[in-house]
Amino acid sequence: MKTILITGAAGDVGSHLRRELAGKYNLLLSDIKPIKALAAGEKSAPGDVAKISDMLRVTKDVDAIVHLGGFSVEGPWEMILRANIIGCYNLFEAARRNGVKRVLFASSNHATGFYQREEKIDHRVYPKPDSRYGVSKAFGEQIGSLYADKYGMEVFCMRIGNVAVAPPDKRRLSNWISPRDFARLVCVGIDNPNISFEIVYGVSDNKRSWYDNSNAHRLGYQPQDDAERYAAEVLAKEKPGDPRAEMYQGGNFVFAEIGGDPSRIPPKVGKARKSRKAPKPKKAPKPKKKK
Ligand code: 15L
Repeated sequence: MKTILITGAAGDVGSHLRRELAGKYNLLLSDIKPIKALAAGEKSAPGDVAKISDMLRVTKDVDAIVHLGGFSVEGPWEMILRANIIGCYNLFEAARRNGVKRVLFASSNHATGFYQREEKIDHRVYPKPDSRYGVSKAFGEQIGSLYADKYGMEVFCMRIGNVAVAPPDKRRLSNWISPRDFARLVCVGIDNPNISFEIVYGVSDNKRSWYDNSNAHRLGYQPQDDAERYAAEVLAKEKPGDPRAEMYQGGNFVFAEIGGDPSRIPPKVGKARKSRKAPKPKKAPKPKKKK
Protein backbone atom coordinates (compact mmCIF):
# COMPACT_ATOMS: atom_id res chain seq x y z
CA MET A 1 0.00 0.00 0.00
CA LYS A 2 1.29 3.47 -0.87
CA THR A 3 2.22 5.86 1.93
CA ILE A 4 0.80 9.34 1.39
CA LEU A 5 1.87 12.42 3.31
CA ILE A 6 -0.94 14.95 3.79
CA THR A 7 0.20 18.39 4.94
CA GLY A 8 -2.39 20.64 6.56
CA ALA A 9 -4.07 17.43 7.67
CA ALA A 10 -5.75 19.01 10.72
CA GLY A 11 -7.79 21.43 8.61
CA ASP A 12 -11.31 20.98 7.23
CA VAL A 13 -10.27 19.65 3.85
CA GLY A 14 -7.64 17.40 5.45
CA SER A 15 -10.21 15.95 7.83
CA HIS A 16 -12.60 15.12 4.96
CA LEU A 17 -9.74 13.55 3.05
CA ARG A 18 -8.58 11.38 5.96
CA ARG A 19 -12.06 9.94 6.29
CA GLU A 20 -12.48 9.36 2.53
CA LEU A 21 -9.03 7.82 1.96
CA ALA A 22 -9.10 5.52 4.98
CA GLY A 23 -8.06 2.00 4.00
CA LYS A 24 -6.84 3.03 0.52
CA TYR A 25 -3.39 4.27 1.54
CA ASN A 26 -1.22 4.54 4.64
CA LEU A 27 -1.59 8.15 5.70
CA LEU A 28 1.14 10.24 7.26
CA LEU A 29 -0.54 13.32 8.68
CA SER A 30 1.36 16.55 9.10
CA ASP A 31 0.22 19.87 10.49
CA ILE A 32 1.47 22.67 12.71
CA LYS A 33 -1.55 21.92 14.92
CA PRO A 34 -1.85 18.60 16.75
CA ILE A 35 -3.69 15.86 14.88
CA LYS A 36 -6.51 14.49 16.95
CA ALA A 37 -7.42 10.82 17.28
CA LEU A 38 -5.36 8.84 14.81
CA ALA A 39 -7.29 6.07 13.07
CA ALA A 40 -5.91 2.73 11.89
CA GLY A 41 -3.49 3.28 9.02
CA GLU A 42 -2.68 6.84 10.13
CA LYS A 43 0.52 8.23 11.66
CA SER A 44 1.29 11.74 12.76
CA ALA A 45 4.29 13.79 11.62
CA PRO A 46 3.98 17.28 13.11
CA GLY A 47 5.67 20.05 11.17
CA ASP A 48 5.65 23.68 10.15
CA VAL A 49 5.71 24.22 6.38
CA ALA A 50 7.73 27.41 6.88
CA LYS A 51 10.65 25.39 8.32
CA ILE A 52 12.64 23.49 5.72
CA SER A 53 14.07 21.20 8.45
CA ASP A 54 10.52 20.12 9.35
CA MET A 55 9.61 19.51 5.72
CA LEU A 56 12.79 17.50 5.15
CA ARG A 57 11.84 15.33 8.11
CA VAL A 58 8.19 14.71 7.20
CA THR A 59 8.71 14.05 3.47
CA LYS A 60 11.04 11.08 4.06
CA ASP A 61 9.96 7.65 2.78
CA VAL A 62 6.60 8.61 1.29
CA ASP A 63 5.26 7.70 -2.15
CA ALA A 64 3.33 10.91 -2.74
CA ILE A 65 2.41 14.15 -1.01
CA VAL A 66 -0.94 15.93 -0.91
CA HIS A 67 0.07 19.47 0.00
CA LEU A 68 -2.91 21.14 1.68
CA GLY A 69 -0.80 23.01 4.24
CA GLY A 70 -0.76 26.79 4.35
CA PHE A 71 -3.08 29.73 4.88
CA SER A 72 -6.43 28.94 3.27
CA VAL A 73 -8.05 32.34 2.73
CA GLU A 74 -7.00 35.94 2.05
CA GLY A 75 -4.76 37.30 4.78
CA PRO A 76 -1.95 39.70 5.64
CA TRP A 77 1.05 39.45 3.33
CA GLU A 78 3.37 38.28 6.15
CA MET A 79 1.16 35.25 6.76
CA ILE A 80 0.69 34.43 3.08
CA LEU A 81 4.41 34.83 2.49
CA ARG A 82 5.37 32.54 5.36
CA ALA A 83 2.82 29.77 4.99
CA ASN A 84 2.06 29.75 1.26
CA ILE A 85 5.12 31.10 -0.54
CA ILE A 86 8.01 29.99 1.70
CA GLY A 87 5.99 26.96 2.85
CA CYS A 88 5.25 25.83 -0.70
CA TYR A 89 8.85 26.27 -1.79
CA ASN A 90 10.03 24.27 1.24
CA LEU A 91 7.62 21.47 0.47
CA PHE A 92 8.72 21.07 -3.16
CA GLU A 93 12.39 21.43 -2.29
CA ALA A 94 12.19 18.91 0.56
CA ALA A 95 10.30 16.47 -1.69
CA ARG A 96 12.97 16.82 -4.36
CA ARG A 97 15.83 16.28 -1.91
CA ASN A 98 14.10 13.20 -0.47
CA GLY A 99 13.37 11.76 -3.92
CA VAL A 100 9.56 12.04 -3.65
CA LYS A 101 8.40 12.42 -7.23
CA ARG A 102 4.65 12.86 -6.93
CA VAL A 103 3.18 16.03 -5.39
CA LEU A 104 -0.50 16.97 -5.45
CA PHE A 105 -0.77 20.68 -4.85
CA ALA A 106 -3.93 22.20 -3.41
CA SER A 107 -4.27 25.22 -5.65
CA SER A 108 -7.49 27.18 -5.56
CA ASN A 109 -10.23 28.68 -7.69
CA HIS A 110 -8.85 31.99 -6.36
CA ALA A 111 -5.80 31.58 -8.64
CA THR A 112 -8.29 32.36 -11.43
CA GLY A 113 -10.85 34.31 -9.40
CA PHE A 114 -10.75 37.39 -11.64
CA TYR A 115 -12.32 35.51 -14.53
CA GLN A 116 -15.91 36.54 -14.90
CA ARG A 117 -18.77 34.23 -14.07
CA GLU A 118 -20.07 34.41 -17.63
CA GLU A 119 -16.80 32.83 -18.84
CA LYS A 120 -16.09 29.11 -18.92
CA ILE A 121 -12.41 28.47 -18.29
CA ASP A 122 -10.24 25.39 -18.70
CA HIS A 123 -6.83 24.33 -17.38
CA ARG A 124 -5.01 26.31 -20.08
CA VAL A 125 -6.07 29.82 -19.05
CA TYR A 126 -3.40 31.97 -17.45
CA PRO A 127 -3.94 32.73 -13.78
CA LYS A 128 -5.96 35.81 -12.82
CA PRO A 129 -5.59 35.78 -9.03
CA ASP A 130 -8.16 37.71 -7.03
CA SER A 131 -6.10 38.19 -3.84
CA ARG A 132 -2.67 37.72 -2.28
CA TYR A 133 -3.95 34.27 -1.40
CA GLY A 134 -4.77 33.68 -5.10
CA VAL A 135 -1.30 34.89 -6.07
CA SER A 136 0.24 32.40 -3.63
CA LYS A 137 -1.74 29.60 -5.28
CA ALA A 138 -0.56 30.68 -8.75
CA PHE A 139 2.97 30.71 -7.30
CA GLY A 140 2.54 27.14 -6.05
CA GLU A 141 1.46 26.03 -9.52
CA GLN A 142 4.51 27.70 -11.02
CA ILE A 143 6.93 26.15 -8.51
CA GLY A 144 5.29 22.84 -9.44
CA SER A 145 5.87 23.53 -13.12
CA LEU A 146 9.51 24.37 -12.49
CA TYR A 147 10.13 21.23 -10.42
CA ALA A 148 8.36 19.07 -13.02
CA ASP A 149 10.39 20.47 -15.93
CA LYS A 150 13.72 20.83 -14.18
CA TYR A 151 13.76 17.83 -11.84
CA GLY A 152 11.27 15.42 -13.40
CA MET A 153 8.80 15.65 -10.54
CA GLU A 154 5.18 14.65 -11.18
CA VAL A 155 2.92 17.50 -10.17
CA PHE A 156 -0.86 17.55 -10.06
CA CYS A 157 -2.32 20.99 -9.30
CA MET A 158 -5.95 21.01 -8.18
CA ARG A 159 -7.68 24.38 -8.42
CA ILE A 160 -10.06 23.51 -5.64
CA GLY A 161 -13.45 25.19 -5.30
CA ASN A 162 -15.27 24.65 -2.02
CA VAL A 163 -14.92 21.29 -0.29
CA ALA A 164 -18.01 20.83 1.86
CA VAL A 165 -20.75 18.34 2.59
CA ALA A 166 -23.20 20.68 0.79
CA PRO A 167 -22.75 23.99 -1.08
CA PRO A 168 -23.33 26.85 1.37
CA ASP A 169 -24.36 29.60 -1.09
CA LYS A 170 -25.12 30.50 -4.71
CA ARG A 171 -21.48 31.00 -5.72
CA ARG A 172 -20.60 27.55 -4.46
CA LEU A 173 -23.30 25.97 -6.67
CA SER A 174 -20.70 26.59 -9.39
CA ASN A 175 -17.47 25.56 -7.61
CA TRP A 176 -18.53 23.05 -4.96
CA ILE A 177 -16.84 19.67 -4.59
CA SER A 178 -18.20 16.97 -2.34
CA PRO A 179 -15.65 15.30 -0.04
CA ARG A 180 -16.04 12.00 -1.88
CA ASP A 181 -15.48 13.62 -5.30
CA PHE A 182 -12.45 15.39 -3.87
CA ALA A 183 -11.09 12.03 -2.72
CA ARG A 184 -11.77 10.64 -6.22
CA LEU A 185 -9.74 13.47 -7.74
CA VAL A 186 -6.92 12.96 -5.24
CA CYS A 187 -6.80 9.23 -6.09
CA VAL A 188 -6.39 10.15 -9.77
CA GLY A 189 -3.54 12.46 -8.81
CA ILE A 190 -1.86 9.73 -6.77
CA ASP A 191 -2.45 6.72 -8.99
CA ASN A 192 -2.46 7.88 -12.61
CA PRO A 193 0.98 6.76 -13.82
CA ASN A 194 1.19 9.35 -16.60
CA ILE A 195 1.44 12.66 -14.84
CA SER A 196 4.21 15.12 -15.48
CA PHE A 197 2.59 18.49 -14.80
CA GLU A 198 -1.19 18.89 -14.82
CA ILE A 199 -3.73 21.48 -13.77
CA VAL A 200 -7.27 20.37 -13.02
CA TYR A 201 -10.28 21.93 -11.31
CA GLY A 202 -11.32 20.50 -7.97
CA VAL A 203 -15.07 20.66 -8.55
CA SER A 204 -17.93 18.17 -8.66
CA ASP A 205 -19.98 17.64 -11.81
CA ASN A 206 -21.92 20.86 -11.19
CA LYS A 207 -24.58 21.95 -13.65
CA ARG A 208 -23.66 25.61 -13.02
CA SER A 209 -19.90 25.04 -13.28
CA TRP A 210 -17.66 27.82 -14.61
CA TYR A 211 -15.03 25.25 -15.55
CA ASP A 212 -14.33 23.04 -18.50
CA ASN A 213 -12.72 20.25 -16.49
CA SER A 214 -11.96 18.02 -19.48
CA ASN A 215 -8.32 17.69 -18.41
CA ALA A 216 -9.35 16.06 -15.13
CA HIS A 217 -11.76 13.76 -16.98
CA ARG A 218 -9.06 12.82 -19.49
CA LEU A 219 -6.85 11.75 -16.57
CA GLY A 220 -9.60 9.55 -15.11
CA TYR A 221 -11.65 11.76 -12.77
CA GLN A 222 -15.28 10.68 -12.64
CA PRO A 223 -17.22 12.95 -10.27
CA GLN A 224 -20.52 11.59 -8.98
CA ASP A 225 -22.05 14.65 -7.33
CA ASP A 226 -23.72 17.81 -8.62
CA ALA A 227 -24.45 20.89 -6.48
CA GLU A 228 -27.72 21.33 -8.36
CA ARG A 229 -29.55 19.00 -6.00
CA TYR A 230 -29.08 21.67 -3.30
CA ALA A 231 -29.91 24.63 -5.58
CA ALA A 232 -33.52 25.31 -4.53
CA GLU A 233 -32.62 25.24 -0.84
CA VAL A 234 -29.49 27.39 -1.31
CA LEU A 235 -31.18 29.99 -3.53
CA ALA A 236 -34.12 30.35 -1.17
CA LYS A 237 -31.70 31.51 1.56
CA GLU A 238 -29.48 33.67 -0.67
CA LYS A 239 -29.37 37.42 0.00
CA PRO A 240 -28.52 39.84 -2.83
CA GLY A 241 -24.74 40.13 -3.01
CA ASP A 242 -22.31 42.93 -3.78
CA PRO A 243 -22.32 43.49 -7.58
CA ARG A 244 -18.52 43.22 -7.73
CA ALA A 245 -18.55 39.85 -6.01
CA GLU A 246 -21.45 38.70 -8.19
CA MET A 247 -19.55 39.45 -11.36
CA TYR A 248 -16.37 37.45 -10.73
CA GLN A 249 -15.76 33.79 -10.01
CA GLY A 250 -13.71 34.63 -6.90
CA GLY A 251 -16.68 36.31 -5.18
CA ASN A 252 -15.79 38.45 -2.15
CA PHE A 253 -12.07 37.82 -2.60
CA VAL A 254 -12.05 40.17 -5.62
CA PHE A 255 -12.72 43.29 -3.57
CA ALA A 256 -11.29 42.26 -0.23
CA GLU A 257 -8.64 44.97 -0.51
CA ILE A 258 -10.44 47.82 -2.22
CA GLY A 259 -12.52 48.39 0.83
CA GLY A 260 -15.81 49.43 -0.73
CA ASP A 261 -14.49 52.39 -2.73
CA PRO A 262 -17.18 52.76 -5.44
CA SER A 263 -14.73 54.31 -7.88
CA ARG A 264 -12.95 50.94 -8.02
CA ILE A 265 -16.00 49.00 -9.20
CA PRO A 266 -15.08 47.30 -12.47
CA PRO A 267 -16.48 49.21 -15.49
CA LYS A 268 -18.94 46.48 -16.53
CA VAL A 269 -20.85 46.75 -13.28
CA GLY A 270 -21.37 50.20 -14.58
CA LYS A 271 -23.68 52.70 -13.00
CA ALA A 272 -21.58 53.75 -10.04
CA ARG A 273 -18.60 54.20 -12.31
CA LYS A 274 -20.49 56.17 -14.96
CA SER A 275 -21.95 58.54 -12.40
CA ARG A 276 -18.55 59.18 -10.92
CA LYS A 277 -17.72 62.82 -11.62
CA ALA A 278 -14.34 63.56 -13.10
CA PRO A 279 -12.30 65.65 -10.68
CA LYS A 280 -12.34 69.36 -11.55
CA PRO A 281 -9.05 70.52 -13.05
CA LYS A 282 -7.08 72.65 -10.63
CA LYS A 283 -7.04 76.32 -11.51
CA ALA A 284 -3.67 77.57 -12.55
CA PRO A 285 -2.34 79.99 -9.93
CA LYS A 286 -2.71 83.63 -10.98
CA PRO A 287 0.60 85.18 -12.01
CA LYS A 288 1.84 87.54 -9.35
CA LYS A 289 1.74 91.20 -10.34
CA LYS A 290 5.13 92.74 -10.77
CA LYS A 291 5.69 95.48 -8.30
C1 15L B 1 -10.59 28.55 -1.11
O1 15L B 1 -9.56 28.49 -1.75
C2 15L B 1 -10.57 28.51 0.37
O2 15L B 1 -9.52 27.72 0.87
C3 15L B 1 -11.88 28.06 0.95
O3 15L B 1 -11.88 28.40 2.32
C4 15L B 1 -13.09 28.69 0.24
O4 15L B 1 -13.09 30.04 0.53
C5 15L B 1 -12.98 28.42 -1.24
O5 15L B 1 -11.75 28.81 -1.75
C6 15L B 1 -14.11 29.11 -2.05
O6 15L B 1 -13.82 29.85 -2.99
O7 15L B 1 -15.25 28.85 -1.76
